Amino acid sequence: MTLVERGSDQSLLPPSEPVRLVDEAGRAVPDAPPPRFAPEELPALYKTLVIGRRFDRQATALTRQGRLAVYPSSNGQEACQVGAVLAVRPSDWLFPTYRESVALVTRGIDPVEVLTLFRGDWHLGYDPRAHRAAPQSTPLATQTLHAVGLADAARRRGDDLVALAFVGDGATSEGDFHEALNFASVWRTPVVFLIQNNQWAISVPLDKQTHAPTLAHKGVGYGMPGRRVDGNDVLAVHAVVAEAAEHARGGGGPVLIEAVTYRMDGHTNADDPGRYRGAGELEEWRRQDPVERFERHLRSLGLLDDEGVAQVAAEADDFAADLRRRIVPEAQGDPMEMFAHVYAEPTPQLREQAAQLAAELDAEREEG
Ligand SMILES: Cc1ncc(C[n+]2csc(CCOP(=O)(O)OP(=O)(O)O)c2C)c(N)n1
Repeated sequence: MTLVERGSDQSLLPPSEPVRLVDEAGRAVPDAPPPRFAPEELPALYKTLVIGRRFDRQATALTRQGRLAVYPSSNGQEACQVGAVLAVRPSDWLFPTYRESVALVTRGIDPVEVLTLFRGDWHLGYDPRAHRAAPQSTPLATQTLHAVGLADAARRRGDDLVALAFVGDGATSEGDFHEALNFASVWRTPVVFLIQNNQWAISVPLDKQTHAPTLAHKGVGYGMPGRRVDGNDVLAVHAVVAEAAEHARGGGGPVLIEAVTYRMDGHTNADDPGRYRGAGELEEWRRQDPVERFERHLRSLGLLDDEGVAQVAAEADDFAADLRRRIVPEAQGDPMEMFAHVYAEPTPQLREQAAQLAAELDAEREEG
């Protein structure tokens, strides 16, 4: 499998139109690459998407009840996350950001463990080694370098794994992102970089973020092929990521993919997107909804009907109810512990903050 013609820079350039297999109405796009799923596998894919969305809605509801400290929603980005995770092997590593909770649930990690970080607990919740999923990264783009390091080490050991590094559109302006692309390309490291271009970096829109023709063009300067895909088309994301993973695994080097999508909710539950973006934009993207689009597609193929939709919805509700039942209402542990593992010798500022918190906790205890 070769995505790059040696000596040709043209083959690195992303085609201007994102790859799309299914249109907004749910119809198969003529002359598109074939899906990598057999028809009988498609209902299970639909269920994974619906469970991803139901999980996401549940997590958002938990923030409103004060049971999660914060949650960066994947609403609208489920096709990117589900399609990408299913396109790589369970033995491949994922390098997620705070945005990729649905990707981690798709990997099979217990949703309670996925949400531990967002409860304000000081530990991660899941075992990264057991699931081959790195911790969700909050410092932007740092995970791209971790992905390159891990994949390079694996390649040197003769392990044929691929690292799938998720990154946001805003984070492609970070130095770490560029260093990761450069090293990955020079070393021909098996990394697939997947940008979910959800159009916004908190309140900064894409046109204030970059003057690049597309985000996929950012690979070209590093000698890395760039691809664009409709991020609200789960079959397209799956096909493009699977092709890139094969290319990387086969020794062809890294690939940069831009999945064009939209963040339907605020940046997190603490954000009010109504302050910086218009309702018209949201409405336009609502018509592209990845879960509804795939549902229309399956209905048109005769693979799903009202009964099937209701059954999957009921299973997703059970999944959410189980999560609600098992998630511990209060973060446990001593708040003073947050100062314990920062420096061997705490700085004067940290000592001062620790003393202040200790006094506040004492006062709270005295008040009973
Ligand atoms: C190194 C670093 N700088 C700044 C921030 C603050 N910050 C958190 S999220 C964010 C926007 C990121 O946008 P994008 O990369 O598009 O990802 P999205 O949140 O849309 O998934 C910023 C600037 C950070 N977390 N890390």
